Amino acid sequence: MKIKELDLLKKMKHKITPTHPRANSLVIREKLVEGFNNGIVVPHGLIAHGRGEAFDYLLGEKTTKFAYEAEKVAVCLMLLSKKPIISINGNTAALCARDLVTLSNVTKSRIEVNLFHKSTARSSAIASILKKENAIVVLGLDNKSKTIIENISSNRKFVDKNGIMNSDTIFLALEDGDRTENLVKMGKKVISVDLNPLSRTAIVSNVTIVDNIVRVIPNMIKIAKQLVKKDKQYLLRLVNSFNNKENMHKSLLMIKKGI
Ligand code: PTJ
Repeated sequence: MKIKELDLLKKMKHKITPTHPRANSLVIREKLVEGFNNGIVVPHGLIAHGRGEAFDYLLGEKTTKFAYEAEKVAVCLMLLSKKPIISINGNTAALCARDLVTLSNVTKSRIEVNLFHKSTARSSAIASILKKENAIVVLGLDNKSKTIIENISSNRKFVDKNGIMNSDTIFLALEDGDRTENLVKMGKKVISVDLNPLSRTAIVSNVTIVDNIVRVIPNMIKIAKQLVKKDKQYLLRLVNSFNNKENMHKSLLMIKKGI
């Protein structure tokens, strides 16, 4: 456990020790509750986390070898892209703001705040924590560069014309299916993180990572630091030999085994 997480444990109302069998899971919940109290996470985000937790429980709360393979391919895709971008929502900001900024630096990806339950106050609060973690530019806040993705009814349709709209690869997590489907239709490569391999987002993405965001980002940072030294051909080989449907199917079998 990191120092920040140990501090969080100490602050918790119901005292638990780092050796508690559910300590990690309780810390994640606490981060989301803290995010909710700070206006970063919406109540719906707490419910969404509960769904994710159930799948994670069945996966043994570990990165499977199939998820790791998808994380590796996701890094390759980001390194090969001309304009990669990371889309950030309330839950992901509350759970791993620092790591998301690090990943954006290592993969030279931009960052955009994009919310389902959109509010200016929450976008600004999320941008502030990202900036506190040394993000230099955070897109998605400037109304002047706002544009719309057609055929999406939710507020996720509002994107930055210099960000998600003009990017070639989009990394997103805890996303709704409508926007994922539309981004893929627009010809963008979509990398998604979703513990539920049956979700529309998981099914339509080009690379689906069935793993918990709190493990995904640190893994991808480590992988990116190694792969950034490799040549384009090496990265391309990894991307071309990856079969997303097959990989997701294996994750689903792991979940079945968990039951
Ligand atoms: O901050 P906002 O306004 O953009 O809203 C964010 C939420 C999460 C509320 C919004 O995107 C939403 O409603 O998401 P969904 O449609 O419920 O999808 C969330 C998906 O993420 C579900 O399939 C969950 O299984 C999955 N999930 C939840 N927690 C995690 C997760 N996947 C990976 N890591 C997690 N920690």
